[in-house]
Amino acid sequence: MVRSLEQEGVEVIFGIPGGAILPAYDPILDSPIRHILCRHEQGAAHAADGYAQATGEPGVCMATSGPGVTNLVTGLASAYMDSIPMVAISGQVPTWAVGGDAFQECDATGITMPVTKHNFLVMDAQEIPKTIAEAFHIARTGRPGPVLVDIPKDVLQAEMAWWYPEEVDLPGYRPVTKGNPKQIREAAKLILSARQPILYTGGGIIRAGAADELRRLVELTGIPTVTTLMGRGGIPDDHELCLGMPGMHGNYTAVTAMQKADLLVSLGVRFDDRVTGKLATFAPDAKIIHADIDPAEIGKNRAVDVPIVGDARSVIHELNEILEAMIEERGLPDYSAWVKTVQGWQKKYPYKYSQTADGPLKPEYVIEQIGKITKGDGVYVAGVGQHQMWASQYLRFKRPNTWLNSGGLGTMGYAVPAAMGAKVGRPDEQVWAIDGDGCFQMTCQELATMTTENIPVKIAIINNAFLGMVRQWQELFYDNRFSAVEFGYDVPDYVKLAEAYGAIGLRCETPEEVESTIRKAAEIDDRTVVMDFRVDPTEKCYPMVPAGASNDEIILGPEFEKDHADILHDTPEAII
Ligand SMILES: Cc1ncc(C[n+]2csc(CCOP(=O)(O)OP(=O)(O)O)c2C)c(N)n1
Repeated sequence: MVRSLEQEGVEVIFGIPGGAILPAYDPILDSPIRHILCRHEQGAAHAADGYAQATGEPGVCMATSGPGVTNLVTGLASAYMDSIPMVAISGQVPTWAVGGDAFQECDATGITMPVTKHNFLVMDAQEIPKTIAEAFHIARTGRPGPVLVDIPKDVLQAEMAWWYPEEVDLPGYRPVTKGNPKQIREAAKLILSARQPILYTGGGIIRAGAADELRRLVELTGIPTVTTLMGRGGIPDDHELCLGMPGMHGNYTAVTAMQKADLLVSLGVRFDDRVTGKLATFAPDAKIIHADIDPAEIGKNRAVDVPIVGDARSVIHELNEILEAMIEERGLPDYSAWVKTVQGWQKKYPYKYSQTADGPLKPEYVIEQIGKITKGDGVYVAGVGQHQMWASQYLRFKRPNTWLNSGGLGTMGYAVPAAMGAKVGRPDEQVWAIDGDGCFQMTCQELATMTTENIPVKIAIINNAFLGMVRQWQELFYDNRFSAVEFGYDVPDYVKLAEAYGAIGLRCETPEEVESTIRKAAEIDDRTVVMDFRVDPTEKCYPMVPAGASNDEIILGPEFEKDHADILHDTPEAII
């Protein structure tokens, strides 16, 4: 099994041993593969996810049977929702004990079936290499995803004659990567007949390595482009046609431009409810081009005018070729009035917050300063909650694969281990985790792994003493009735906790300390640094489209209160 992993080019395994997986741990001692001993299997799974996102190669995690594999489940589910290539290996009780409620037995393939792209139970040692080869092939190709390989202990112990398949042939699994040329031509025609088009781009751009092709498409057509939470960095934020994030906490321009568009060129996206708001009122006048590697995504949430099944890089490449020829022949439509309107909104309705010199520290200010001081050159990882949304809003991404978060599952506890995995994958880059105090406490035991394995990352805890996002909903939608959301600033003492784990702890409570705290952390490259930023717990994340509401009902927040009525109806004739 270990030799099979070597054959697949695996360099790192994140895991925790136990009885059923013991036979696989012994040969690791003689293998060039580095094993990173985590403190919790959920941490191992998120670390494999972070590694995969940072490198583009499948991340590998390993656990024992029973609780080992159930602890992996959250990490698998998160990776599945975000299409992350991963291979998880789990030990199983011996074949003769399977089904008898043996010690540490669980139905690993049954439990993980809905949260993996595929899974295997290997019943014969001779099948191990073939199964591992297939697992990596499935994880990497088509729509990437996690694959679990469950191996009973006696199968791991058995002798077999070494062999490794030269290639994988899976009848029934032939992902379509090249888009249908006729459909791509139809898409090009629609683009050239639109007046108010928007490129709606998502995680598929990042996974497919399609950022260069996307940039060419944007520049060829001059169409404004939104980048979803999973697609941030697909086109640089400083590009004049990049509108940034749409959706529940997206900016006014990205949300409204989609609402008013007459065409959405949807590339590697899945019309997620956090983007569409109330589906029935989403982009009501838009025709839809939808290109995705997974045919199951097309038409799932929104009827499509031009469906294209294929890999985003290949599809956009072909689209660019066809568009270039068509534009040469008949020219490009004049989108300038549309672009001007959209850019006008950008100026009028940016993300906004107020930081006063002597007022409470604002979370947006901390995050914005991290972005400024690191100049967008780091790899940034977030947990889930307000801080995640603020990070996506206020960090300015320059490159793909530099923004990692659990977008689909929304897993608290993702950031610390995923940042660790990302740092292992990209040791020469600074990795910054922006985490909530609630999220941090779910997986902070991986600080021990970072210290013992010498994996130095920077962790900025946006400590608002609350489960902030839940608090925000209770304030806005439950009449300020705060139920079970207060943690307090002081327990645990994050500075002492960091020190106990062999990391460096820094505390920052005022706006004037922010810059020096971040700079100090940036300079320390041989130890993990935990920054405890104590921020205003009452700060809310805006804009916001309330859950279930139409995107037309976007709330801009207190910074815009005066012109709020105007904003909701700011629909100039030209763009209706
Ligand atoms: C594992 C898990 N449990 C519960 C939730 C629900 N939830 C979403 S955001 C949130 C609050 C997160 O609090 P914190 O980490 O402090 O971040 P903040 O919102 O304050 O920035 C909770 C409880 C979740 N997403 N994941």
